[in-house]
Amino acid sequence: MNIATKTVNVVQETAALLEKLGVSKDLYTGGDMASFSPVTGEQIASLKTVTAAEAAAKIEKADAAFRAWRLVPAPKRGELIRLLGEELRAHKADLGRLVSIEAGKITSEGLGEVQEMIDICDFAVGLSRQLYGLTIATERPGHRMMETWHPLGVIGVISAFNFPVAVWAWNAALAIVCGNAVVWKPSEKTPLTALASQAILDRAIARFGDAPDGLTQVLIGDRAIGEVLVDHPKVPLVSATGSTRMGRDVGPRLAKRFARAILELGGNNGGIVCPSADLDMALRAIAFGAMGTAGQRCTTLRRLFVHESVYDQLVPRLKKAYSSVSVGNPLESTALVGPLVDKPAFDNMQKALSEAKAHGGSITGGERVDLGHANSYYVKPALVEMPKQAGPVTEETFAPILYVMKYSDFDAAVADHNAVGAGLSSSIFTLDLQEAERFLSPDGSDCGIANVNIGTSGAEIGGAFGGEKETGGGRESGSDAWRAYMRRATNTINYSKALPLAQGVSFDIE
Ligand code: UN1
Repeated sequence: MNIATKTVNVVQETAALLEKLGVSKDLYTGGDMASFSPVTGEQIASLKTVTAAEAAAKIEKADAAFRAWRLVPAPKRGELIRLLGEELRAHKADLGRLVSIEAGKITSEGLGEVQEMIDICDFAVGLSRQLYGLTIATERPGHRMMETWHPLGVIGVISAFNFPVAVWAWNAALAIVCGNAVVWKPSEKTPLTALASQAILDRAIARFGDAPDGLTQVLIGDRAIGEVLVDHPKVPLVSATGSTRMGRDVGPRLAKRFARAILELGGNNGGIVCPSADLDMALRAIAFGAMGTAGQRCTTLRRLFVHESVYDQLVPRLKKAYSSVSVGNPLESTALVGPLVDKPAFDNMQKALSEAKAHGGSITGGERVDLGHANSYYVKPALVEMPKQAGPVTEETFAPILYVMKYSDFDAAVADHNAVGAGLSSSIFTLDLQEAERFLSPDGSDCGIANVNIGTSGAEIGGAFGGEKETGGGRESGSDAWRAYMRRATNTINYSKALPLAQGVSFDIE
């Protein structure tokens, strides 16, 4: 079922939302960077970009702010994030709508993204009273050894179009309670939601009262501006979300100057459906994981291994779900699948599908859906039955393509599951305890996220988020991911009247 458009004027609505959200008009009119809505393909703004020199000046300013902010007690820093959470609650509908306009997400996912921001704020407020280090037993009498965690500096955030605001919030909320400043280079595809998020944070900062000027900044610009952030000596950590190709550039540049990286790169997430699986549950989880957000999550389910004993029960039902899923304008309908972000995304999808066909794939869906806008790219999600894992199946294509393969041996399925470059998210569907535990064990899934009886996408903020191998190894969001935003000092304190040396070394001077 395709849901046709009605009459929302995306250009006017964008301007109205930006005004309501408190974004100054001169930031997004009359500038040199055009921004488009994937919903209709129309241009919705012309943003002013920063020059490399201006970007560097903003980083310097953020560094000056950091030097003051690091001395503010952490629970007080948490108060700023508590206020941010309040402002986000108050502006959830408007910001969620702007996410839908700029990234093409369906309404519940646009709102869900803002909810994810609110959730990480709540988490960070609690964290602001729990930044702790260990006390460690020392080998010397009359000594104490401990670790102290200190703020790090200016944290650079490079974010992707598909989670244009939540991933910034994961980083910013933690970085700020940890005593850092934040400079954000958003995707060129989604700069407006970045300006809106910054405006919301500015309100929280105004209510907070005495945060240092320049504590958080947004850099609107292209790749060269991102490079200023990556190469700047006053940025000790860059958290970058995007393709593995981007990470291969950013990672070594940071390593060269001994800066830290949190890399959240490509995912080629797999699921295994075992003989005992609850197929009703698996079907729903697979449908959301593979078709949700039009296949444009890092965590999207892209590869499915189905046991031969349940293949003929599950796959026809899945194909039916694929044929009947509603594709449509996310602003005007209750469609479950919105547009791809742009034409290159559509072209990449078609290329992957023709390669899959050349490797023996049999395709359901995948064709373009015409909603009457020449420059918007809606597609039917594609399910591709593959004889084996080959060709495009081993690479991430950022589009709704699910490759389905039959398996007979559990160990071989796990080996195939792990035999790709990326290592972000994974799932197993089984009611067999041994299979579930094996999937989570050291020789099971090699991903940063491994789930049982839920899909690969839609993680909560409470757990550390990120993955292994070509996904980049970074962890953001919950658990102890905060430690990456701080520097650790080991302190040994001698409260005795002697000076024993460690390891029994003697060095007695007269
Ligand atoms: C991403 O796609 O970069 O787990 C982040 C999820 C979301 C975050 C995705 N909570 O799908």
